[in-house]
Amino acid sequence: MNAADQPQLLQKQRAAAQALRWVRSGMRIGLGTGSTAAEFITLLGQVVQAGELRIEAVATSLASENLARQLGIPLLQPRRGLRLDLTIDGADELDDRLQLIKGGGGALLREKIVATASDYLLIIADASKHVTQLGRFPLPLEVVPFALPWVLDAVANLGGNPELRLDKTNPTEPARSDQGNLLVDCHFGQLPNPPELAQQLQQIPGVVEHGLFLNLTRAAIVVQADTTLVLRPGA
Ligand code: ABF
Repeated sequence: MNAADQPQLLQKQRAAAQALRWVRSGMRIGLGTGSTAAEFITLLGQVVQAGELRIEAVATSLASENLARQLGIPLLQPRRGLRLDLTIDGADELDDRLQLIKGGGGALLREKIVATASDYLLIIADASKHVTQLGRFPLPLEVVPFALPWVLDAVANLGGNPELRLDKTNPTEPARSDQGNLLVDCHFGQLPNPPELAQQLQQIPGVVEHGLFLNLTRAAIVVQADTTLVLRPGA
């Protein structure tokens, strides 16, 4: 196959394989969510099963937890004093400053909790995720069900054209996060000032978390057709 035709899945697999090289025995690893993170978890499971790496992990979703368990990856639950050495996760969009939009997979809350409990957040992505300015991908919010109508009003007032996410398998029902909360996708268009927007969204009661990940990512591996970029903030 010509490298220029390399499909997205192959790029995700290459990014996952690169990320595996960052893992060392003895590390506590945060496991992301989504198809790119699943590629990484699968590779990690293989080396753990082969006895090549001895690690423990915390998962950012029930889906990733189930996958890790099936693959024999030892799992930890959150506890006081626990820090993770490295979290490897995907993203819906990232820019050169390593500002991210996450949450298309519905796991943004746990993803942010685990990223914040980690000394190092490494993002893995195919080339389609790398953008000049965030905002093509709608910005997800996790919302307490009781607050939904007022959160929709508040987001609309900010110009975000909110859309309640529906369950993929049963579109008559809303999608739910692992915590049982609702997910709202906000169509702001281009985001010239993500920190300001993050602050505005944090102030809306009932918004448990938003999908802007700012100042959290230490590096990103972005696989393009013929090159692999390792991005670092401020580089
Ligand atoms: C998670 O999965 C998310 O925060 C993001 O929403 C999504 C990316 O999914 P994929 O890797 O399937 O494109 O990382």
